[in-house]
Amino acid sequence: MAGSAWTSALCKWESPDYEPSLPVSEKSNPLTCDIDRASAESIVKMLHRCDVQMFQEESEGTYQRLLSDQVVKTLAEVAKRAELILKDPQDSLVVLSGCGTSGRLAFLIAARFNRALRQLKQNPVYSYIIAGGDRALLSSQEAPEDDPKLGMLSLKKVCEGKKRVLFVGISCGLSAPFVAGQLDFCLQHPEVYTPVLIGFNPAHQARDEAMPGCTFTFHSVVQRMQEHANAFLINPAVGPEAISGSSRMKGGSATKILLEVVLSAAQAAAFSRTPVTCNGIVQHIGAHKRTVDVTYSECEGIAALVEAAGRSLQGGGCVCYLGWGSLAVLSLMDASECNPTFGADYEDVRGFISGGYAELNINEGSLTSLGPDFCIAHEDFLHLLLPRLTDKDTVLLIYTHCDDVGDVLKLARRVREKMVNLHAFYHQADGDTSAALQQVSIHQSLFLYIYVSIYRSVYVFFLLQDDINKLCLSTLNITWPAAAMPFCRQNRTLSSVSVPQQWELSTKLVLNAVSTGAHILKGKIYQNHMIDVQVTNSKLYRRATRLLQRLSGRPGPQCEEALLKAIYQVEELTGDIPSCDITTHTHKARSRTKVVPAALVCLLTGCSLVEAESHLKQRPIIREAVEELL
Ligand code: S6P
Repeated sequence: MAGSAWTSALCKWESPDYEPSLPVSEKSNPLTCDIDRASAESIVKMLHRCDVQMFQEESEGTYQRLLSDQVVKTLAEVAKRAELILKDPQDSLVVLSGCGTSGRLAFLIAARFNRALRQLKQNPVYSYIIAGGDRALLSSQEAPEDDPKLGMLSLKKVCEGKKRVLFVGISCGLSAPFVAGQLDFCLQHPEVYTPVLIGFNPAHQARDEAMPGCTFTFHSVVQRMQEHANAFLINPAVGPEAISGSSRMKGGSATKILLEVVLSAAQAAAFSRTPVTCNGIVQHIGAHKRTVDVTYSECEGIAALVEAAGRSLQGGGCVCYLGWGSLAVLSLMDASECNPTFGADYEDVRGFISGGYAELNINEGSLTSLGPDFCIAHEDFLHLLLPRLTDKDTVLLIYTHCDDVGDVLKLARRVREKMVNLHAFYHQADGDTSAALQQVSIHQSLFLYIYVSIYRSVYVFFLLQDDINKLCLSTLNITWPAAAMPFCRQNRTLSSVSVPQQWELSTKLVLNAVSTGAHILKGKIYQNHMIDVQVTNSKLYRRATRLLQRLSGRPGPQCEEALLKAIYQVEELTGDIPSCDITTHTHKARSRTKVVPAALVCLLTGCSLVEAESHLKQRPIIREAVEELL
């Protein structure tokens, strides 16, 4: 796309007449309207442009953005509330909560900041809640998202006996009833709870749909928060997702950025006498912007991974992520999101973590008893999966130079005995030796000893890495220039938090690109819409109906009827089906596949459901099956 055309596509979504009935988080992104026909490299370039929209400045009359004054001010205020809790943690808690990706990020951030507190010899104060419990960290559990009472009860349980709670509810679309129930509860108990809401739609676009057993809607809760002096709304617009509604992408990245900015500032203020300032917050957001740019500067390497993963999925193979440390957690998250997003089978994209559940350290402990899809250790990969892998599958090693690279090499050798399609993705800090030495202020001879040791370990790393490179078909190495991380260099106390932050965000972007790109290449996307979306909660049900309307041009009620027929697998809607509530429909849809494509074929051709299903069987590539009819 030429320069000016690109600039206008960049801002087009902000125009009031662009898809006016949809909130920003559900709009389609003009930058990606033909991503379904793009090459792997073009897909990555489009994703980069979409991600850049997160940091776009606010212009007059448009939505507030990540760097808008009001957003930065609110972030600083919330950081100060968190600081108070960190300084006086007795009977206090900071709770991060959300559904799906938002809940997974709540876990990731709470775990990391608790770890940082333990390193400072402080007690942990962060807790996480994810709708559906810990199994939702590793698998798709979309239904509990619709339950406001469940949200409220799980918050009450976590906060039992606490006198002061900073509650951060995350709902990218300002839409999850689970989170609305929690916010409502906080507003009713202001003596204990300070509610904060993170999302990426303007307040007036919050979902205004009745929820089971409630007198409030998400929208009315947001309105009450706006009127409340002790409630905070952080809701910059980050632009529509590259794949419409896929809030795991930008929504997830922006959530991670906001939480890290707030909690890092609070931690620095509480323990290293660095007061929270708006300027500090702006700088920290800027560091994340550089992370995005540094990551996508490796466009070719990312595209090679997208292509490999795409080939595997196209050929009926699978993609396995083998990760270390928190990067492995991101790989587990990315893999778990493929089922609801692309209607993928849980075996299509899988993640494994070195150290398994001991490393993951979740509230409910090991979940292996839930079945093979919850076996997540590298040993599980070796026993359960590796014997079945062939060259049509893809294995990706994900680590940093700080991890046990000897262990990476060992695993790489095991994989190569079985198949060739092995790839590596690792992070390394440029000038890392001097960064490490900055932390050292001790006697000169000891300094020399440490200096030699560090150089030796760097040398060993290069030797091991060289061996890994020889075993891999491609290696994506992101080397972080010192200038990309001024925040961590200027502020020693934060460096242990900030460097992993950069690596994690970068890993999230790359893995999102790999799994999204691979499914695009597999033909799961039409234009920039997921056609084969699972209809497992009310948000997805509404999205599916809208998509049918958009693609078939038929009125809403007719599309809903076609969707219900596909869900219940009937040619006529009889009995009480039409009068059942959405919860019943989405519950039924859990055991069904390809309902949206089948409904679309029926709408476009007027054929029966049986004929539509047979049409789809003959043309397994959904995009081609749909295009043929449009
Ligand atoms: C989206 C992801 C979903 C969402 C979940 C919560 O790509 O698959 O699981 O994270 O629906 O959405 P929200 O808008 O409440 O953060």
